[in-house]
Amino acid sequence: MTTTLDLAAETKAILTDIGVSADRYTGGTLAVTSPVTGAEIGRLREHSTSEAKAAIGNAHEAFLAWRNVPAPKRGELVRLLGEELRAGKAALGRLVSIEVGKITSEGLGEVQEMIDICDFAVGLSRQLYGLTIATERSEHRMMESWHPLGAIGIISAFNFPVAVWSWNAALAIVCGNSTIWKPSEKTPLTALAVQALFEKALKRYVAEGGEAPANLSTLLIGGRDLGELLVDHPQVPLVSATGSTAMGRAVGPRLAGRFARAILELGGNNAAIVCPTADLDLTLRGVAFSAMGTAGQRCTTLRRLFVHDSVYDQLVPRLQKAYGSVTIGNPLEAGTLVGPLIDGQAFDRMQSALAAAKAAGGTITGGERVGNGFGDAFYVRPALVEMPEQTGPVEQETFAPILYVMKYSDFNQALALHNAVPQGLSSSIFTNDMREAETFVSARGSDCGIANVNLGPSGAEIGGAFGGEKETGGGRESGSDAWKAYMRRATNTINYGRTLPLAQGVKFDV
Ligand code: UN1
Repeated sequence: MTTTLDLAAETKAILTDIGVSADRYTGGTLAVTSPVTGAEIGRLREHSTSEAKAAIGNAHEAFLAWRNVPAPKRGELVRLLGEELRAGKAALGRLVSIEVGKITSEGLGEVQEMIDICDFAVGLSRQLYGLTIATERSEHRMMESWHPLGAIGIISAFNFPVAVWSWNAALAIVCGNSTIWKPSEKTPLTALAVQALFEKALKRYVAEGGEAPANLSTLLIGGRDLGELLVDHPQVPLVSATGSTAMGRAVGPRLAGRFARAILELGGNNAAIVCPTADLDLTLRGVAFSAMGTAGQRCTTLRRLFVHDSVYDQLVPRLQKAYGSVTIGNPLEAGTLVGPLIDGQAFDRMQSALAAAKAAGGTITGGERVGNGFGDAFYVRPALVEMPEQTGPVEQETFAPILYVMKYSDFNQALALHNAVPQGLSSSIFTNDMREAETFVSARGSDCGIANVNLGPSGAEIGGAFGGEKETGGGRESGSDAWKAYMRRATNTINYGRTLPLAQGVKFDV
């Protein structure tokens, strides 16, 4: 079967509609293919090292001006960005689906996440609070101020090609910084679209009388060398990088070496524990979405499932049935739940993990390639693997829809196994036992940055701080007080008296 789906033409129509000129994505050296069909949909010109260096210098200049604009006015720019995203939601969501292979509701959901963080950042622009602190010296006042930091580097991954930029950029911009974005080489087209929407918002902001420097938001198209440039450049005080633990291991020490800040969002190997009192209907849906959704390509995807032996035989056959019947195919078609893997490499890695799981005694349901007429695309049936114990591939993150299922009999033992992997991003427990639920979210419970009760580990909202512990990298982005990472804190003490009392009672009379 062949198909007539012309995604190159549709990509062009969307980009034109959003305002990206065709010379930005034709005739270059960086080829982009859609995982939906495997067909090429664009060719971008890559930035040279010297162009990128100049761009970083310009972004630094932009920061020097932008930091003087009052934060609520900076918020107005982000409010307009939110409006552009609302107007462009359908087009950008569709482009996310074409470039990444997300099903329609997830492509749109990703843009909604951008809109949500813009709203959050607008509110934040009037709430960049510091404290007033009691001082031991009379006629003194001590307070803390939060100041803009500089040109912020953002390195994003293919799986959330635009939302991750917005979590960082919306906050960074209201905090008075400029941003330089190096998107994944696999997903630069959605980045071009976002940059165009940002420029539209900027134009409206300036038309309203707002002041903004040039180069407030810069997009760098290219490979790893451009990411390295951001990591090593003295005028980039913070790099927020999303990707594999291997990438983080390379980036983290280099940033530390020059005392720059890092927000690292690296691998996840997220688990859920299903307890004897769990609502199994709800558990089934929670597990199915978190494990199979986005074709297993979220860093919060559910990868390990510990099921109590009293409910194992009720839950696991139902899960196997869901794995057997889930609709896999063209993510642009209504009714599809599982789209393609990003590329052939992802497919190969999935197959090696499954082979290793089998060798370690695993029993596999699914996992095979599913043909659907697109020869160069990689569709797979999600795999459910019953494992005798947590060994081999179960301890690693394979960025594919593989769920390892293990039986347990003792809650504390399940909790210990839950925490016995190097990663620490997201986690869940399904239970109606208050003691188990509270223990899971307590200090001796899940060791992850995100711990949920009676819902799966994926699908976090922007209001919470997003990130994880251990090899996940320790960074926090998005909601709560994550904004503080994008600013520098100054402690100010002011003497409004006529004497000079010294702290700690020190005497120094000259
Ligand atoms: C990621 O996979 O990079 O919680 C982030 C979620 C999303 C973010 C995932 N809001 O699944």
